[in-house]
Amino acid sequence: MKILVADYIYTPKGFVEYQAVAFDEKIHAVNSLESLLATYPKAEIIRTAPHSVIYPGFINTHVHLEFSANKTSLEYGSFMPWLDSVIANRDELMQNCDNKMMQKECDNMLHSGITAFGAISSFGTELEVCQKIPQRVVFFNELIGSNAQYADMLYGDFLERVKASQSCSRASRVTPAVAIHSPYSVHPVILEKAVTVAKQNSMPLSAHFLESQAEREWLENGTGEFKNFFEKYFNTSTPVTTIEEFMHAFDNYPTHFAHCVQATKDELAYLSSKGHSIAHCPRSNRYLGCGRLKIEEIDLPFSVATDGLSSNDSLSIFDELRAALMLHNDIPIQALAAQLIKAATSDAAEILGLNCGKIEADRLADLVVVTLPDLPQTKEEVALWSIIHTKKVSEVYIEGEKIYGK
Ligand code: MCF
Ligand code: FE
Repeated sequence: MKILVADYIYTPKGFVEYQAVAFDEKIHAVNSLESLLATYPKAEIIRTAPHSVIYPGFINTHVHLEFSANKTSLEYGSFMPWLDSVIANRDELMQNCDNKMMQKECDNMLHSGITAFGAISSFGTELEVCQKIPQRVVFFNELIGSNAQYADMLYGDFLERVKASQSCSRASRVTPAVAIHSPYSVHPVILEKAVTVAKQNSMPLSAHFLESQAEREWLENGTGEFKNFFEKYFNTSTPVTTIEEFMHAFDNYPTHFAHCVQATKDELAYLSSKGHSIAHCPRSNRYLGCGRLKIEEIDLPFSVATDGLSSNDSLSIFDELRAALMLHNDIPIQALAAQLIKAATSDAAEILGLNCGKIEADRLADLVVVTLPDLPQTKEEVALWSIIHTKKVSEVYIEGEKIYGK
């Protein structure tokens, strides 16, 4: 048993002062050091640096590791030019992205406090790295293919990748999962089959949805920038599905939808009524010119995610949280900070079906220590100061084992 002591602990009841956490692989109790020592007299006491806060490990629910080679190759600013640049540069970006590069980005995530993430995998090339790293990975095998002619072949390839991710050992902490790329890029016949695979195997399910204005226009009217795109690359000129039809395909299975920036209030209410959730990617949305998700208006659970380096500049969760503070500039900042911390911990864990994300008894002991440069004036300010000041966390524990720190 270990007992970790800090000035503050982030618990489901908020920040508590002068307490400690007792844990082995799982969390056993949160209480004063004296009472914990009375129960666990042989426990190892770990004292954190002054002005430290213990958080549950942060969870980045949506990231594309395979695109980690992008620095300046892809065009940022507007969605369709970006997508064109993905088509033009994808092969080279994939070639330049080796295990070493993906491993480095996983380390960067770890140092920012990310102990679990959802990897959206187009080709399965990051599976080896995801098995080696200490973090928990929900491995979302992506299905893509709008052209009926190639759909069966692409679906077969998808099934092979699902199988490979299912054969990972328990020790690897990889959970196999399914990702539907998007309503514009997946044919409804294979979409339905893939949703069935997720359901039958109780796998987490995710999809990009209503990210750009161009996507909305294409799905609603079959016009706009996507028309040129499909004519140019795929020799088609009509969308394969509608917004309604796409949403209905997920009616009976809670799904994690990335972006949803262009969804209407009615669509968001519908998603909420079916138990779905949103991966909110503030920097990705800003960099691709997609707009702002109105988080103050939504009543469905959301996480905060980095997306890939294909539409971002880092995979740090704290960089993302700082960006969210700036993007949602009309929301009172203390309340926003508290909401964002919850979104990136307990809400994210619930969305991905992981037994972590909360510092309470019986949760897996995935913990991080954030050390502030000075003591906050009140505990109501701890969330904001943590987001503002943290570039790297000072300690990381996964399932009770120290992975990073002094
Ligand atoms: O989330 C961002 C923007 N929206 C859609 N797709 C991607 C994102 N980052 C990477 N992608 C990938 C996606 O997984 O780009 C490809 C897919 O494989 C786009 S379709 C050619
Ligand atoms: Fe994405």
